[in-house]
Amino acid sequence: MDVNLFLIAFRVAVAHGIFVIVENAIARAVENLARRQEARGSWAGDYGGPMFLLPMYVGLTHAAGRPVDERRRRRMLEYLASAQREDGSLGLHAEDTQGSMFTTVLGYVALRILGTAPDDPRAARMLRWIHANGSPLGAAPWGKHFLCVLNLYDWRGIHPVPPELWLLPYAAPFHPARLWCHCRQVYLPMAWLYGTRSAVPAGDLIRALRAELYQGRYAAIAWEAQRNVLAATDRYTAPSLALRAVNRALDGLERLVPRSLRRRALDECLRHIQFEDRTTSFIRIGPVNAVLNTLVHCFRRADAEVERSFTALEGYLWDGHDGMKMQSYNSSELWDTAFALQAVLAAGGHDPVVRRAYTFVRDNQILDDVPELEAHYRHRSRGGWPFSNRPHGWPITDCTAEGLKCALALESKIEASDRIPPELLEASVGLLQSWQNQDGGWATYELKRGGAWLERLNPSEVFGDIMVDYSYVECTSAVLQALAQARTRFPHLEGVDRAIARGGDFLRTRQRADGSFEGSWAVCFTYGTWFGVSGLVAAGARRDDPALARAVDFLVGRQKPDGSWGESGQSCRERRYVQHSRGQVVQTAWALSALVRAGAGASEPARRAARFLVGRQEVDGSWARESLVGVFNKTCLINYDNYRHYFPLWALAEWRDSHRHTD
Ligand code: LAN
Repeated sequence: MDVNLFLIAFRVAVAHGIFVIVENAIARAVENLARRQEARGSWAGDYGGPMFLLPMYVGLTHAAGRPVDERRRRRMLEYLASAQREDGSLGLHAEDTQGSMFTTVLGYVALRILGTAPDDPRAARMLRWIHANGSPLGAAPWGKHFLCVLNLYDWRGIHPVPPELWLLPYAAPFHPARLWCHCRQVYLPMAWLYGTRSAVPAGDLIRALRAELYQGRYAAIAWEAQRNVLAATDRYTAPSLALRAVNRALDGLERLVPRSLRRRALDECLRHIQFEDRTTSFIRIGPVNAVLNTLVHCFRRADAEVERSFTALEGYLWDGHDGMKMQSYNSSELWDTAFALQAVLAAGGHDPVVRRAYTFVRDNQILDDVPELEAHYRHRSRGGWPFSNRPHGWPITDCTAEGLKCALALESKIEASDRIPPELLEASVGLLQSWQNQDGGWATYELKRGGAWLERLNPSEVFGDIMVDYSYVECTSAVLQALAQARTRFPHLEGVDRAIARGGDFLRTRQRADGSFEGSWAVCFTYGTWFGVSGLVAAGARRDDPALARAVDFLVGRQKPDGSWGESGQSCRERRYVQHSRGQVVQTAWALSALVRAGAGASEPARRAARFLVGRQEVDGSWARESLVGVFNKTCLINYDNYRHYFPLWALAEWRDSHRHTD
């Protein structure tokens, strides 16, 4: 080759070097996703994190008299061992910076049920921590409740969970149906178990556990005096004056409840429990009521229902890199598939991968409302998408939005006979509209039904914001993005413009003085700001909008010297940005995508972020597992294991494309 020509080519290559490298990284990341795709078109991944779930499952196997098989038993023990902290405790979640009485006590009980002897070094260290930090008397209320069922705590030692609340008219401002659906579906079987004072028989193991946990003092405990006892380790939402007053009132009322009223209330609870079972194929809305509803059927000796429950519970178990755990949902498949699909599309597509993923999205849309919705306090479902799969049955606002985005993006590329019928897409748009709150935002599963004052009655102590389904930045943003696309596809639909405008206004009220948005379902301001920016743009914000500039300033101000973003899970607890000691790939991807969408793709911070992402990529096109970035209810981190495979890809593709447009 001519030397001059070579030099020119070399210079061009250096100037465009980063683009060549990024292009290559994108191609490899797409191949990685292609390799990881399931035959059914979805992506499956570890959805563990919370440390109270596996112990609850193990406790259930004891109550049901269905011991886990040997292989699983060993894998479950490996999991508990891998999560055990230096000091012997378990945290609320796998990466917690401190131990929790709630999870450590349940974890100890699980170890023993799984056959570990009390003098095993791990068990002994756990028990030492429990005694050094008090006793199970200080476990958070959900822990105490579960111990009651296992006959390791006395029902007199907790405040009542009155089933009678379910007999109130809905107009009552504290009717349980006004609570966030996850909260009410947990307290529903809790109320049944409390109302019947159900407990497993105290056999040898239970008696031994009582002696170990309470150091031989079980028989002497003054149970009524333990109701407000709480270990310092377990306190996030301290009981308010209002909650204490309500608890005192409930303590008094419990003695006055006529038997016939209690019986009627228990029947009403059971009716709702069985409705939840039926409409979710026994999967139930989440892991906690999956266990508790099953316990209800165990105590009723309803064998067929117990059997179906255990079959459905299989979906929650995950044999992962650190052992076998119970996941936080029966899977995150729809959610992961929708994002992976959008990332691959942004990268330029990959035919068989995209088609298979579309098929999964199509086949997991919810086609029907639940029967007699009003009588069961349910919103419509038809046209919605769930977080996991169709058999689960509960549609979610932002999952519906992501599903609809995928459906609209691919409609023209799929043969008519394989497409989602347009009327189902319109139903999906109508459903999104029906979910808009009065404040202009969108909550998670339902309209906001209760007043924010209900939060003062949050009895969980360890979680924040569990009482009400509030409007969230993330949900609102996702819905705005979907509606903005739907408006083009279905220009005749009414009210969409107005819904978008109101949603955009809601987002603006949520931007903080420093330009950030607080996220609720992943860590934290990085995630929230990505959604905030995306939502504002979907609602029509222009590139010169000061709100976007402020969001960009916020992010750029927190970029680390290596071009990354790394935000600690502490941010969610403390509700302020806390730096992580190390840059995180997934958060860097959100920040980079936010910069691009806000119009700052050509900036130096964006280029450095792209470089960082490429630098962290493995040879096989994947990215390694880093810190947990998912969260719920302010305190509990959760693993979205597939985020590392598609968010960096998506951000790099967007960054590349932002240059294509400006070139
Ligand atoms: C989830 C999982 C999905 C998640 C997204 C769709 C990602 C989010 O954008 C909206 C909120 C939602 C639906 C969500 C809410 C809280 C859940 C259900 C979870 C994090 C999975 C497990 C968690 C649930 C509350 C765990 C059980 C504990 C309780 C406090 C009831």
